[in-house]
Amino acid sequence: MLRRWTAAVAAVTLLGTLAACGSDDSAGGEPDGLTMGFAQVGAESGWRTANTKSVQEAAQRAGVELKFSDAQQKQENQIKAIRSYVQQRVDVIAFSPVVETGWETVLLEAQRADIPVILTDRAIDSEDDSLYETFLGSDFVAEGRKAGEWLLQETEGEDSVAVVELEGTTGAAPAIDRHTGFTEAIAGSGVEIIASQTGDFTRSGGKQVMEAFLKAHDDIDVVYAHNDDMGLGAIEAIEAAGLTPGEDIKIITVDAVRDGMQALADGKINFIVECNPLLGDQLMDLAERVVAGEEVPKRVVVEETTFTQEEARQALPDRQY
Ligand code: GYE
Repeated sequence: MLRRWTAAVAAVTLLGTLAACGSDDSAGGEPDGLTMGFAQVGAESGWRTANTKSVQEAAQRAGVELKFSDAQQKQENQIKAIRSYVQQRVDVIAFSPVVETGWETVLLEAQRADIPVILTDRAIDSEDDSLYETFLGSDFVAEGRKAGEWLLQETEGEDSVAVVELEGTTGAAPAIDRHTGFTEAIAGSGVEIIASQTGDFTRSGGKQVMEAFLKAHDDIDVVYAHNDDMGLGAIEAIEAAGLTPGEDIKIITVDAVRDGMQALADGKINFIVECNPLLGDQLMDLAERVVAGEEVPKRVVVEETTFTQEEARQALPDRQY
């Protein structure tokens, strides 16, 4: 049984090698660049749009042929896309897992076909770290911590501060980790999360959940939104309720995309923790190294900062996204 399986793997690998050779320019020209299958989460936020653009532009610059799919925030769509990349025998698969769990089966299929996988932006939760070569993305726990630390500083001396939390997609690494980091930072203080619900990282989701929070609670001091888009939705709900965002209710978000930064500069948001979506060039570089058989670090963390209202006013003119 094992022998038959090994032979099948060898055959698949050989086929892949032949296919790769066959795609080289025949007349001794430059060999073709890599083919990458990229299974994107969706188009749920300004961050995601900037990330997609960065990946597409970087692929073009690097001469990488990109096969791109948009999973509309559904894990089953991402799994289908990864399977089709395995079938098409791409050189490398990159994807941003919509949720953390449930990837073992499909990633084993890629592994058996000898196609390296790179996680980008979001991580998976699995005991088996041989299922991927490297993970390029932000430290979401640190982002949540920065949000909590700013709030602690801002509310120093206050006995109690009531926070409502707009969570990202349930089960997604940034939603889990941004909650963890924030709660770690506020532990033992007068800052308390009085309600927490998912807005699925979208503007409409943030608006809807905030409307419900405003009906259920009349003592909200602060909104902590796991991304700018949900924070922007919350602003609409707060204004519709006749309150002033940024003053009556303070708002903290994560991402620092243009619309978020504009709202921060306008005083409607109070603090933004940056999450950098421009991962394209680093991703192409890692892909080339992985396919060439080079050792790459298992984890590549993206450097990030934070913005106050004044800092947003200064940074906005040069902001790329
Ligand atoms: O913060 C949010 C997006 O995974 C870091 O996904 C990403 C998050 C980002 O929808 O806006």
